[in-house]
Amino acid sequence: MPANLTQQYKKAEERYKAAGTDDEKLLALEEMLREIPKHKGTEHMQADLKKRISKLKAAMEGGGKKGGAKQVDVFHVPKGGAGQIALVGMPNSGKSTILATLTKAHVNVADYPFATDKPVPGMAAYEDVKIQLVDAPPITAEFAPAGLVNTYRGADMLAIVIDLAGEVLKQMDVCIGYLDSHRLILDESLDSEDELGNRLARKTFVIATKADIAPAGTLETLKELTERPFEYIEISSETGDGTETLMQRIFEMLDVVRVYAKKPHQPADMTDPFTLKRGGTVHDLAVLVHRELAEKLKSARAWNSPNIHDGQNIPREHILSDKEVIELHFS
Ligand SMILES: Nc1nc2c(ncn2[C@@H]2O[C@H](COP(=O)(O)OP(=O)(O)O)[C@@H](O)[C@H]2O)c(=O)[nH]1
Ligand SMILES: [Mg+2]
Repeated sequence: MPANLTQQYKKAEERYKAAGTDDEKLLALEEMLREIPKHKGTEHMQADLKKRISKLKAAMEGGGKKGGAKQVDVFHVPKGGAGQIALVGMPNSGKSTILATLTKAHVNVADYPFATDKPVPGMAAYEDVKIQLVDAPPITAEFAPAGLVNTYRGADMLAIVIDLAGEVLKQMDVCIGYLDSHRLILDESLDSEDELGNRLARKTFVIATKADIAPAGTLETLKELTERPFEYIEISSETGDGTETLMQRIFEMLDVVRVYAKKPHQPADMTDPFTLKRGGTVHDLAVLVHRELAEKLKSARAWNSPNIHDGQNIPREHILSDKEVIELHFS
């Protein structure tokens, strides 16, 4: 019996063959399995796809052969803080200086290219919220490290760093070209959840830096000639201008709320909030505070909440808002 494969299946298969990372391979295989016509003639192929999916998953989780040394991917940056923002840019655009200015990370700031050869994370702050920034090796029209795509896929958002005192259009071209070739820029007009490209893509904005030495009007020209609806944030790492706005906008774009957890009969810890995706509930907070105890959450009370009296009882479905103080009672 002929398999009668659909166009969608063939496209997914092409994506599988072109995949550069395990993540991409897995998504493509899963799509092939979804798209394959389900009849007797394809039973063999279906079984084969399932086998390949579980093998790949095992390899991704186990890090390869049993007993063998686990491979460390230097391009994978473990997440910390309320969100992770990875910087994208050409050599000398000012990426490392952003980390040096806003975090305590030890980065190599240098006026020669390729001073950074692997991603370096650092913790920046917006008010009392910690936000992770990741300095990254530069990209050029000719070259980007092969593993770098893993850094960007792992991040929550991407920031294209443009040196306003340099060739801005060329920099933008190279950055967009690189990100597009890996389908990393989120196309918010496509809202279908399982559209492959969108699932792998990340929200992207622009940090226009070196404003202190930029010729007047450069940013306006760049905005006008870039046919993407990016948000632009202008800063100078030299003078500090714009860096507060940068952190505020990053916090807002991450779309998280911060919540102060309080133990009964004790004051709340107002220095180190938990952060949750907007829409998160008291139950989600309980999981963050104590995963094992979360199911034993008996009751909760709230302070500093809109529309709720201080100290009032709230249900576990209560949706948290920014700066609420929540007292959790576990049984
Ligand atoms: N005037 C000025 N110079 C900057 C600014 N940011 C970075 N630089 C300089 O630009 C050069 C390249 O910066 P660096 O952060 O190493 O670039 P990277 O290659 O993108 O990491 C260094 O000499 C920095 O001192 C800025 O906001 N203003
Ligand atoms: Mg650098």
